[in-house]
Amino acid sequence: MTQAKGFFKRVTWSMGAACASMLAPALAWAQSADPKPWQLNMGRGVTSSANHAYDAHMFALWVCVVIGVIVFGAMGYAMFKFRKSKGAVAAKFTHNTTAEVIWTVIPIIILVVMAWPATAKLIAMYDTRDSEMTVKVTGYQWMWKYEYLGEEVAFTSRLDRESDRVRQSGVQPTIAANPHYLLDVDNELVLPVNTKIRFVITADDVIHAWWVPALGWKQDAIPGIINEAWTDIQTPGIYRGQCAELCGKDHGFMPIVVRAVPKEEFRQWLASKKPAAAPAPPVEAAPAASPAEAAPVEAAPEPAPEPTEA
Ligand SMILES: [Cu+2]
Repeated sequence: MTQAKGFFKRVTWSMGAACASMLAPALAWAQSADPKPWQLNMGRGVTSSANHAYDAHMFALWVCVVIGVIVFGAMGYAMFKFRKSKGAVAAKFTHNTTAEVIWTVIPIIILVVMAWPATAKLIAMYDTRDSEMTVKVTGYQWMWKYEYLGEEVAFTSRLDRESDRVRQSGVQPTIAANPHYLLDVDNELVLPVNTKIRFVITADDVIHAWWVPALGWKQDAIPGIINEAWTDIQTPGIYRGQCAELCGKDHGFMPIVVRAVPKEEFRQWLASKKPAAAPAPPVEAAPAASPAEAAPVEAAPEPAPEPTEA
């Protein structure tokens, strides 16, 4: 008996210790914006839109949980308490106006209570007024182009060469060796934190969709149509996303990387990207070319033009 008691004590202790050791990482895990293996709930996000979506989602979830507990609890209780073996006899129901009014009015009240804040949040999500800067996003097969409107800064952003190399090598990528396989780009979209940034989103060939889960929204990029969205990133960091509309054979290979930085760092970065800040091309001494020297130069093939990058 004493042995059994000791065994249960040990089991309880080790289970408690295991729970405690899992709790701290689980909490940190729940708070970061990155998706996790076996993540069940939606991510928290780093913008007010993302927080609104998360709050609306959690509110709806808890309403469903409470309703589920009440309904399944009542069913279980009725099945157990009024079972046939205890002599229960099936009731004979007829029309009951009071019951019908109750089960119609209560769900309507619940729906209104849920729809009211959800609508307010949805309206706020589409209100691009008072934005401090605008970024134009254009989807291409298969890359993104970003233009900082009014700043003369524009560049394309495509899958990084390393992901492409691993993809074509036939080697199975692992999280340890390639933590951001297919999720890294050559040119990140750099944005300032705590700034209302408006996006105008379109496409040049087929329909794409610009989606960074941590920002809390996804917007279609449609040729000939300009969609709008906005964001205000609260935490500096790297936020990854992908094209979210099947757009052709390389749809899975046009990731998005947003690097959110403090305002001052963004100003410096933007200034460094402006055409005026770019170093002037080295001036070559123009030698007086003799006909003998000029001939081989003409025959030399032109180097392949660089892809359109800033
Ligand atoms: Cu796509």
